[in-house]
Amino acid sequence: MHLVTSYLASLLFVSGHLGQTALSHSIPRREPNACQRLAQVYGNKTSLLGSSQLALVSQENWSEAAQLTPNCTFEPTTADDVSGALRILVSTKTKFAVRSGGHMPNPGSSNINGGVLISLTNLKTLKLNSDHSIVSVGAGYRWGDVYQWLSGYGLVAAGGRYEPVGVPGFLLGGGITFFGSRHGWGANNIANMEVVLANGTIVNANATRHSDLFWALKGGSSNYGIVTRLDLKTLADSPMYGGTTAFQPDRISDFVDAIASYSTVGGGSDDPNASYNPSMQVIPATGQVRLFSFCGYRGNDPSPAAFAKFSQIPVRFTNNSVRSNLWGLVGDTMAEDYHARTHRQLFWGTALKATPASVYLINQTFFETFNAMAPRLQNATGLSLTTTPQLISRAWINAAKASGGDPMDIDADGGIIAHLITSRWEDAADDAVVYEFNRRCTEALDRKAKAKGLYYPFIYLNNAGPGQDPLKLYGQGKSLPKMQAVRDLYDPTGVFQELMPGGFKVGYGREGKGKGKGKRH
Ligand SMILES: Cc1cc2nc3c(=O)[nH]c(=O)nc-3n(C[C@H](O)[C@H](O)[C@H](O)COP(=O)(O)OP(=O)(O)OC[C@H]3O[C@@H](n4cnc5c(N)ncnc54)[C@H](O)[C@@H]3O)c2cc1C
Ligand SMILES: *[C@@H]1O[C@H](CO)[C@@H](O)[C@H](O)[C@H]1NC(C)=O
Ligand SMILES: *[C@@H]1O[C@H](CO)[C@@H](O)[C@H](O)[C@H]1NC(C)=O
Ligand SMILES: *[C@@H]1O[C@H](CO)[C@@H](O)[C@H](O)[C@H]1NC(C)=O
Ligand SMILES: *[C@@H]1O[C@H](CO)[C@@H](O)[C@H](O)[C@H]1NC(C)=O
Ligand SMILES: *[C@@H]1O[C@H](CO)[C@@H](O)[C@H](O)[C@H]1NC(C)=O
Ligand SMILES: *[C@@H]1O[C@H](CO)[C@@H](O)[C@H](O)[C@H]1NC(C)=O
Ligand SMILES: *[C@@H]1O[C@H](CO)[C@@H](O)[C@H](O)[C@H]1NC(C)=O
Ligand SMILES: *[C@@H]1O[C@H](CO)[C@@H](O)[C@H](O)[C@H]1NC(C)=O
Ligand SMILES: CC(=O)N[C@H]1CO[C@H](CO)[C@@H](O)[C@@H]1O
Repeated sequence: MHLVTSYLASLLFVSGHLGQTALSHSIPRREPNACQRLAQVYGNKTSLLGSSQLALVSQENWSEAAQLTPNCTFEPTTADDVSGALRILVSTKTKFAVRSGGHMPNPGSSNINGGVLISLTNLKTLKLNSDHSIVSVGAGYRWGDVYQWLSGYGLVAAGGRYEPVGVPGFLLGGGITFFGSRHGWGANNIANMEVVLANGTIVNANATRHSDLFWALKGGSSNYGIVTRLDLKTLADSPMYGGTTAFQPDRISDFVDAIASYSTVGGGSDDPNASYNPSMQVIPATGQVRLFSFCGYRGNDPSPAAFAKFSQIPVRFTNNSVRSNLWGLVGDTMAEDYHARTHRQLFWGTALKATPASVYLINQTFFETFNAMAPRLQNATGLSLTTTPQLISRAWINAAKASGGDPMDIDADGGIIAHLITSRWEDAADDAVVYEFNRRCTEALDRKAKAKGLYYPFIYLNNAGPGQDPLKLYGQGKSLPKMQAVRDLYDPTGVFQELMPGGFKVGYGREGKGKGKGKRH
């Protein structure tokens, strides 16, 4: 606080006292920069370089590789604050980043060196409408907070599977929930969003008002504005079976068979109450393989038929059980990993048609790529590489369409596998080899899948790595021009394309600024 005061004092000195002396003829009077202006107008909501608050805020990122050093941080408490700050940033042509939960691991996606970091943590609306059908959630919330609060009313929402993930980043990228096979993407359950547009205007986007913007935001991430509040449809709370399981590593073939079986229509993933997330992990330093899962099943069935093939595999550890509700499951099954912010982390995505052949191809390609690079990967300190075939089932796709649709617009009869590679490691010196593994594994997978007719053109934005271009593939290429047209309408000068360099960009269409489309993260 005293830093802000002294900064303001020096500012007054420059613009007031100095400005009136003879020196003003030799020293051109400089306009205050955006950080100074924000500090003038918003006091301690702005933290300047060197302050402990800035250090604290700028480090609040899940991946260590994404912790950068902005010139100042701005922590609005209202949508009006966001609007006013955005006007200052635009008028001073200042680069900025926007962050909610900070869980997107791509460096620069929600933090910035040198510019202004807008951290939305203090946007803390949390309220139900009169009939409890809609919960209004401020952009500062993480899923755990929302679930815990809603559980007091016997309600849940279609949100993240892990407690610390931010509500807006997750929903604006789509949102893989435990309830997908009944309710589609998390974004398909949004009733309304409050958005601060590029010119500072605050609007509601919903099915009847600014419906084009509403559509584009359900997967369009940070291209259209700063979302300050999300009104979500609530669902009735119910018991949830689920938990974490580690299988015997020598049973990898049984495990892969179980995933293959689960991936087919009728094999479990299409059950509207089921969500099973299997992962295979390799620790390059030791060659050790780990097989594990995190699952959820709505209801109080202690042995869901949808998971039967997995349940037959001998385990090393499991705490699957019927919990009182979603909060009981998500709040309980919280591995340290998902909270820790002291490791380097990376996601990389692609997609295949949901068939057993795709599952076998993933298993084969993941380990082949690892084996080919093993001598180099072995030296990377603390490295783990994980493959997770996430099932976006036929029922899920139908639920998404029935809700009014979204720009991802997946169209695959039997569903798809949104494949995720998660990497975690310690040293920046190993960034290059880890990135190379992700690229090579995904390229090989895409190439082989295309040859076998198993490829599906989709990258889940919330799992996309730096340089991947998820928006280009939405609707098999058909959504991007429409998304660009919506951007033309709501951000005609390209504020969120140019001044906000982080995140995935829709870019400009043929008629646009000619800056090239799909500028990547
Ligand atoms: C431990 C962990 C568990 C995860 N589990 C799941 C899961 O179960 N299902 C799933 O689908 N995904 C999951 N993810 C991925 C997650 O959805 C993405 O990382 C998501 O982007 C995180 O949102 P955030 O608000 O925390 O991130 P941030 O990094 O704050 O934001 C992500 C992007 O959205 C933009 N953005 C954020 N808030 C706003 C806003 N209010 N207005 C405009 N733009 C905004 C940011 O600028 C950034 O580009 C998980 C990630 C982690 C690390
Ligand atoms: C900023 O000032 C307000 C009002 O004086 C105070 O309540 C708040 O805690 C301060 N915030 C910070 C980050 O110092
Ligand atoms: C960040 O601070 C540096 C050094 O004070 C300054 O040169 C630069 O213009 C500032 N950038 C922004 C975007 O304010
Ligand atoms: C949609 O936006 C309009 C205009 O702000 C508002 O009156 C209406 O209540 C909104 N609808 C929903 C479902 O929130
Ligand atoms: C999966 O890959 C592992 C490691 O290469 C291999 O041992 C196993 O047989 C494969 N399983 C199946 C079912 O293809
Ligand atoms: C799914 O869960 C709901 C709510 O718990 C329950 O009413 C329904 O019977 C379940 N459906 C199936 C197929 O088990
Ligand atoms: C279940 O196991 C996971 C993984 O070890 C752990 O993080 C979680 O706390 C456990 N939950 C319960 C309720 O024991
Ligand atoms: C791995 O590290 C060892 C020991 O430091 C070194 O001898 C070896 O050359 C390294 N291998 C590779 C492929 O970098
Ligand atoms: C702000 O932008 C919106 C969308 O482009 C536009 O409809 C509105 O008129 C603009 N408002 C002002 C004050 O320019
Ligand atoms: C909030 C938080 O967890 N900050 C951490 C960010 O990462 C740095 C460096 O790894 C840690 O020192 C912080 O504690």
